[in-house]
Amino acid sequence: MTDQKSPTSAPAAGSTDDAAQVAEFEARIAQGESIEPKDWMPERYRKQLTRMMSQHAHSEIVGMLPEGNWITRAPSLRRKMVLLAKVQDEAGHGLYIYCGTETLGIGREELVDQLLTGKAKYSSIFNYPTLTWADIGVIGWFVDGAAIVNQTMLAKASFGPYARAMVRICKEENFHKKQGYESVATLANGTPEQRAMVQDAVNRWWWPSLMMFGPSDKDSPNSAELIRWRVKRDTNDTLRQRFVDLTVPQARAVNLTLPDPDLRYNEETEHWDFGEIDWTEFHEVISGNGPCNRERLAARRKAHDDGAWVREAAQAYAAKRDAVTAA
Ligand code: FAQ
Repeated sequence: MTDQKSPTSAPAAGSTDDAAQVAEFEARIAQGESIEPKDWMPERYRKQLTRMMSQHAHSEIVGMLPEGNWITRAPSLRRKMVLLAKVQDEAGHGLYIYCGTETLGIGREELVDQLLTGKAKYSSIFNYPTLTWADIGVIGWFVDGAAIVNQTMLAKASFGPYARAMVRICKEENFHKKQGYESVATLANGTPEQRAMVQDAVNRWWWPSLMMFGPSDKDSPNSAELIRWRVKRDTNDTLRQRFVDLTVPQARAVNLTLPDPDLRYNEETEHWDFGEIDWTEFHEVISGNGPCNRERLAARRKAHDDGAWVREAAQAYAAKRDAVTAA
């Protein structure tokens, strides 16, 4: 259930925000107005959005790594072209969301530094390995599918630059999901070896995909505030349930099973009930101890170091252009 608490005009504890300004800001939110970068906003709102948006941008960038790992090994030219385009789209999403985050008054360099030093989080899902080609289809189906559920909600976020970024990004994620599901369906209708390979990928990615939605509502410290300010419109559990309800029939349509003995349709609630998530695993992964955390950060650090000459060249070019303009 959505926890739509009515806005309160009291500034957060320790805040230096003016109560009248907070009240005016919250009235705008209550009326469904979009907050734009130059508008006044409580410092806490700015901080929450910076945290969430930068974590999202980092996720898109780190999220290129598991799939990028298979570009050279795609089984046909068509699959290779599709995968290349998808990974490139994710890079675009990252850059787009970094730009949106910068409108909150923080520089790209600082954001990237927070990722590379391990200070900022990125989605838990990208710390799992892609062991077979079937993983690529399942990522499109599950991971992009989960991202769509989450981001369709965020397309109505109260902060304009984030909401607008989500509208565009969701359109592309829909293609990603379709290509993933099509690849999964092809394998599921293929040889016994291909069927076994895709079932194994489904078994490994199902639970981590459910974890993408974050901790359960009772353990989600940020949800109430984000919902109050209409950054999030639904809770983590509501979105997770939506994803399960959408995905179960899709799995059945291609005769694949989901690895949960407790999965059953509840006639009363008209939702699919599912088993308990392993929250210990989730906390291990988000605190840096997942199967690939170290590898992922090492890859990003190397890419950053290898790209230093590009940044230097761009700066030199900009300085030259400024000098010409000034002259
Ligand atoms: N992984 O209080 P809550 C994609 C952290 S994009 C890591 O519930 P909140 C596209 C959370 O940050 C995927 N950390 O937090 C693609 C907080 O820690 P903090 C990324 C997680 O913000 C496809 C703490 O736990 N999408 O997949 C996770 O209300 C294929 C407490 O949690 C977004 O980022 C997690 N799964 O809700 C790309 C969407 N869950 O910061 C490439 C935007 C929670 O206080 C290939 N973000 N944490 O230290 C959101 O919607 C929200 O921030 C949530 C978390 C739902 C992720």
